[in-house]
Amino acid sequence: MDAASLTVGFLGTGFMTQVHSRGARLAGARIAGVVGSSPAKGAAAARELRLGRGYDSVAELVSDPEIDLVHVCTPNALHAEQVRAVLAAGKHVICEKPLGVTGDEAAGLLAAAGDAVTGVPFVYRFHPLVREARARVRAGDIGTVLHVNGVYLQDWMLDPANHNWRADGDAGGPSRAFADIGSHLCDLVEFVTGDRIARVCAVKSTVYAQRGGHVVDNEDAGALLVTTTGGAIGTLLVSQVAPGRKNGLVIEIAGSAESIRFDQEQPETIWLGRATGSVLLPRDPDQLGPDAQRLSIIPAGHPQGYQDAFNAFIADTYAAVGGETSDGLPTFADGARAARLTDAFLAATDQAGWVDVVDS
Ligand code: SOE
Repeated sequence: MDAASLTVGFLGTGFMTQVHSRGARLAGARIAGVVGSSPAKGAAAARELRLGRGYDSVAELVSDPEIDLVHVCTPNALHAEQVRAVLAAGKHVICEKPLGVTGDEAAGLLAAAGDAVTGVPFVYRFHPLVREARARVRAGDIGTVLHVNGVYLQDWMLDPANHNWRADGDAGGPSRAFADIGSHLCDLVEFVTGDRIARVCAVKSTVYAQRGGHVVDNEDAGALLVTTTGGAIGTLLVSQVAPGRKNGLVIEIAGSAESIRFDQEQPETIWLGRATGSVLLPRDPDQLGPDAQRLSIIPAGHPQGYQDAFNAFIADTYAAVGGETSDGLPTFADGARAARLTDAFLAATDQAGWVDVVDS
């Protein structure tokens, strides 16, 4: 089956459904419909976002024999039950992160997936220059990885008047900033270096006890010291209360010969740091390796960005349904990995010491 003959459905009607559905459309899938938090919301989203029709319930959507794959874009705590319903109906599934609100929950979904094609949108992997950085580390260009430093900074939780379901533990889970964006940061560190984060030591902070009159159950920010399986050390900072930062996702990897820095808000260049003669490498397909070239779909000088990365993730996941495998596809294994890292982060903040990350 090729992507053009896939029929897909959506659970959830928010921002992520909009982003996913653009990718689905571009990949050539037919969109059958969507489920909202009420039948009326599902019907309205179907109309406004051109998502086929509104289904009244998850059960109704997953029992539609026409649907091959379901995108789960609902609040975090609903993922486990909904993913299980999709898998039980024999369908493939892309689930937003966090895949589960605990490591065990996410590992259970990975086990339940069996032969189904699964995806978790660690989409920053699909920036061509992230692939270039990874290829250069793999080829040994930067030497031995000595240390990593990274941040993911946002400011959308600055205003304590704003309530958001993510701050409610029952809907968002026990971790917010780390599970939501720290997971992307750790995924990039592991994806680019090829090493895993082995141990973490961490502190967290919750700036306001209440937001918009609702009790806040999870953190606004977290700071981590890490060690990797490759013997590198590192520091990571994650915050949703950093004024002026929107999606400030930056990783810098220092090797014994060279450094590489990727900044998600400037994804059209990577910095190659050298003791003498540092350079900014542009996303110019002529200067890139094959993996970066494949994902470089727009001529150099015309910026490619977040939605392009998302589209590539969806196209590759759909291609996997057709039996085509591609390098670097984030699956439920990566979603389960992120949930184990979140467990380790939370445990480290509780016990003020080093915690080993469980390898799932
Ligand atoms: C909100 O924090 C959010 O949309 C995340 O949920 C995404 O995963 C991240 O890519 C951008 O910010």
